[in-house]
Amino acid sequence: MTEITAPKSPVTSAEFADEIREQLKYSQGVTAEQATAADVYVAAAKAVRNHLADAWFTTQADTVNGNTKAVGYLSAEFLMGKQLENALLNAGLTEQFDEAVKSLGFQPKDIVDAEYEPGLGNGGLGRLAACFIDSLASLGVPAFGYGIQYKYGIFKQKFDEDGKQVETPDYWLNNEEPWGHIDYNRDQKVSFGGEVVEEDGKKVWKPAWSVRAVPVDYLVPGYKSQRVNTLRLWTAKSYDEFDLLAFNKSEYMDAVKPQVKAENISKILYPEDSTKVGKELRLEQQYFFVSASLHDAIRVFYPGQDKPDLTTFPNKITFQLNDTHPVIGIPELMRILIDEYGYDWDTAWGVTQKTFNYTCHTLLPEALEVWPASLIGELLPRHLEIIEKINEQFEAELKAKGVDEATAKDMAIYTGDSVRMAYLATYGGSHVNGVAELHSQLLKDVTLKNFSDAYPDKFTNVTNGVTPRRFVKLANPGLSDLITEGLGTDKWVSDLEMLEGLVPLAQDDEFVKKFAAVKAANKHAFVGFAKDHYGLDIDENTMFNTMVKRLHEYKRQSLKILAVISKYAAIKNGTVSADDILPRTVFFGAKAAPGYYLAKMTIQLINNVSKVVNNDPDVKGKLAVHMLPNYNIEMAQNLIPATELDEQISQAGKEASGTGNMKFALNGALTVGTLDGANVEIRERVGAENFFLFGMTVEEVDKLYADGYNPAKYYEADPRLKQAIDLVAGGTFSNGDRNAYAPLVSDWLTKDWFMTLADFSAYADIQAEIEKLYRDPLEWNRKAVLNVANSGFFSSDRSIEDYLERIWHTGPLA
Ligand code: 26V
Repeated sequence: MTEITAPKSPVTSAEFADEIREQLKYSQGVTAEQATAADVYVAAAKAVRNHLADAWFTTQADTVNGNTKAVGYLSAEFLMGKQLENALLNAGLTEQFDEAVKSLGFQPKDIVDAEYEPGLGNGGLGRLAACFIDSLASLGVPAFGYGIQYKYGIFKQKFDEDGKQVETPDYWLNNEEPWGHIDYNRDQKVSFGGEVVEEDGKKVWKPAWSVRAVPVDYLVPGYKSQRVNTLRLWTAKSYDEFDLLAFNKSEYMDAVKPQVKAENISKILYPEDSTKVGKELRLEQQYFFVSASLHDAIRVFYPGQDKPDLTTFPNKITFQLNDTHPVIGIPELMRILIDEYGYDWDTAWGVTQKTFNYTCHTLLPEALEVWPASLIGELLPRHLEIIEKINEQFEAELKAKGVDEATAKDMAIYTGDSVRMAYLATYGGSHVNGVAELHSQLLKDVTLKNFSDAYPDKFTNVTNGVTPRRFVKLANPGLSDLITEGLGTDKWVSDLEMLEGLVPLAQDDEFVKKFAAVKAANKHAFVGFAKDHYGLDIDENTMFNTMVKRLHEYKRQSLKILAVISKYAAIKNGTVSADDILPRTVFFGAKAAPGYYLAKMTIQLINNVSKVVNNDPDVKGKLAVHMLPNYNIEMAQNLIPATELDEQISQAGKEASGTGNMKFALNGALTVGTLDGANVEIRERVGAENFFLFGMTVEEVDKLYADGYNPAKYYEADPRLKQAIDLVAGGTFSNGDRNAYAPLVSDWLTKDWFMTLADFSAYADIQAEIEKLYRDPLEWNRKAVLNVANSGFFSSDRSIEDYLERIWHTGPLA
């Protein structure tokens, strides 16, 4: 491949319209006249998919035959977002599509909107996987994303009359889903349970039951790379479709039982993303997709070979473990090599260690998976034996390295009771990385300190990134055009550090004003979106201030809502004069894990603050608060480009990286944030003077914990904070009910593990600085332009380049 262009799509819009008509007629069974927007969406999706097919086949052939090692990205989540616009962009068919659907009597936007967003992820970790496979394809690196096609994705969120979160199932496959191609002929058998016996001196696993893993293939088109990779998501099917004997006795439920059990495995995405669940089904899911994927890779790279030379496996493909969820792959590959292919332990270990690398995405100890050994033993008895043996070998290795016994005990992979997946991943692979500089440092200094001492060379950092195709080019066409105008080229879309070329333009008032006009247009567009989707009336002549992310105590939505309440009180009390009030609209978007009590209560509080504030004539035009339901990729694509001030206010040392922060900076929002995760690097790059920093550092947080933290002291010390908490406790946001938020109030005043109260004063103080700058639109927007110009580093293309160089040691296909 020399010339970098879009995959060949030599069609005119008239021809593309014909292709859509053909799909409508022969695949949907409707005429163009009968077709609805939903029909045209499906037809257009199939038509664009056809255009990608040839590039997909060549990429597959080159992946197998080429001399470039491929990447296997093993992830329990891929939060892809809607596909049509992205596929059109990468196939070079956007204009043809626009014209074609108009000629069929539709608006392009209505067709794009007709797609149902798949929600196969919880948040940042799943979205990162989606950004990474986009970048791998765009860079021309042969890669497979491997995961699960959950029947139900992340729940849909609604609010009831009391403002409480209500979860409803996300049955995204209820409508025709044109992207996934189910391939019954490339299935894999995945087995569970049973026992291990010895036969002729060899261990033989006799499983009790098996499921059929069937792949559903999604095309992953690169931007202007002519490459199309594969996202292979497994769905579970039963082998024993039907127990006829039971059925004949008309015990219908018994007849379908085996089917239900098998198909349950890929039925639902776990909506928790930090608490350890220790649930059997989750381990089944993990083993299911990892075992199928490893066997699939062997099938792909050693086609038709009964006795492949698997010592070459790590030269064919390198597997990235996206967090601990796929770590059972380490003992599974050992088992495959030893039990299925007859390799000895040492050879198998050499291959396995070379094959895997592990990315850690958290710092919260409770999010590091630990499985009860009894559960693994029941479900995967052979794997438990292998894990025990890995642990023995590990202990011997530590001893030989001179690690003392107590430390070695702390490092145990297998404790006798449980298996620590992060430790297994660290020992069982070649590299371990954190997802931002600070996070990687903390992994070495704290979370995995003993491991970093024993194996210093394993540890590295790869700072996260986001795809500029979806999160700038598609989400923000106005800004994209302005960037292209400013740089005189659109090459920045695949080379984001070119944005630096905008730095001088930040001094050009005309350019800054054009930027401000784009932002105003995006705000206007979001007002329309919010009216259509949520029935809200939003005043676009207010500052748009946004906090969107999963709801977690450590992310501190509480801090934001307390500051909003304090502002509300100040306006009500007349502590601030009307002239001094900067009109603001505050947007929240956040899903809480269904079982996370305080998180759900925080949502309820935000909703009720919203009700009180938005209906109070005293603050009309000055302050509005909206808790937008069901935050997802679509909302992100609409809200981020319209945002002026972005909140990244986690307690220092808790947010591994954050990727929303990158999306906002790239779309010209200014950040108010703590020195946490990738905020640190964003601030370094965009310049301290273009970032609103507040709050304690990691060191200060640690010291305060060590000295003994007493939140009540902060409550007493800052009257603004006291007043805000008193309003919550006094029933202002619960129709006078003083008990409604008692658990939350009590947590703030007595525990406050993430030190919201300790950071409140600094956070409230910095608002004056923010508002002062906002009153000077030219200066505000100049800083916003500088945020865009200096955020090119946060492209996921750059993250992938770093993985290639530091971890995978591979590159694009020739
Ligand atoms: C953990 C668990 C624990 C067991 C139950 C199910 C479950 C599901 C997901 C997770 C992963 C949580 C880790 C996570 O999402 N980390 C986020 O990763 C982002 C991408 O690296 C990063 O930007 C965020 O800071 C980090 O919180």
